[in-house]
Amino acid sequence: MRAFEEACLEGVSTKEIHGELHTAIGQEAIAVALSETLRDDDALVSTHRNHLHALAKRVPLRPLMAEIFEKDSGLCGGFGGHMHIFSPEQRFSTTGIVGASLPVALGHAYAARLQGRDSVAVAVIGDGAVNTGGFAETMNMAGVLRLGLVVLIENNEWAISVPFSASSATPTLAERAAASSAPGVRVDGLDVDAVRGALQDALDHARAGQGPAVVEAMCYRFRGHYEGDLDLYRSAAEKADRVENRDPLTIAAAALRDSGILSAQETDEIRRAATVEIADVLSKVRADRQPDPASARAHVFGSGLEPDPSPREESLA
Ligand SMILES: Cc1ncc(C[n+]2csc(CCOP(=O)(O)OP(=O)(O)O)c2C)c(N)n1
Repeated sequence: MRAFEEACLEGVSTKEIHGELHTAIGQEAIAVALSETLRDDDALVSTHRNHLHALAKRVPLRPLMAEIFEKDSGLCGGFGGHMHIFSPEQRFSTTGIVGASLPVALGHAYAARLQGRDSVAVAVIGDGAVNTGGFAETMNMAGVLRLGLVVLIENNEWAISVPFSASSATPTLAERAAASSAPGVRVDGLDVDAVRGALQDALDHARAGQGPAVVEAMCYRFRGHYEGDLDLYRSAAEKADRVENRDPLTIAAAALRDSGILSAQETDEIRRAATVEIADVLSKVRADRQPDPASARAHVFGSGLEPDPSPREESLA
């Protein structure tokens, strides 16, 4: 996951990627826990900060990276870009509208109910999104109908430049679940085991028809809100401290080493192998084409519904 996002950063500096790129470097432990607990038939609906969730849901690497790099081999033919990742086979989608992953996941959960499936829908949201009306509406409907919905809040302490402490009336976000008679827990989002345990409990609860559950995972984004963000609202000392002392990759490597599962040398080797694998994907993606400009209006209207050319286009003609 780290190697994948570092490869994406290359595309920003080379201007292969346009627009805002949001990475989740520093938040990997949460996505790892998702990858270990979600079933293939569960739905995952993510946000503008979505790459790691796509990887957790096993969206294939190459078309995922190709979409981010705006290539015609991408999941959406390069039309969507990094904020619009759709992979119906993996039941994975994203939205750049803050809070909008909630009602979409609710729809997945309702569909599962209507179809008699026990699959669960997970909506990932940031701490800022909890303050949208969609959170209360979604949680209430899921609570009333006891739908299989899990809301996973990645609380990275900031919504762009607004600190969590200045935007939440409650000390935690997990406690807001109680308003929908749902369980809510806050966990250390840098600890894979802690997130995995909390997520598994939430998924079991939702899958058993007991209604929605909320998991609030505390974390910190290492980079600015988007690439290009001057990030002056956080002190250099705060950032340096988190990167130095609270990196989930370092924490996981230490835990594996202390429990005798992997030596430091073995974790280094895994990281090196991941970097090589991702570099190979990136070089293949770079060789792919961008969408043909003549296709700019493709997929905008349904087949047979092409409107007449606008007066402006006629006058241009
Ligand atoms: C409805 C809506 N309002 C505002 C924005 C602009 N915007 C993009 S990301 C963001 C902050 C989101 O913060 P949070 O939910 O905490 O997620 P994070 O970026 O920290 O992962 C805002 C306000 C938007 N995309 N959608």
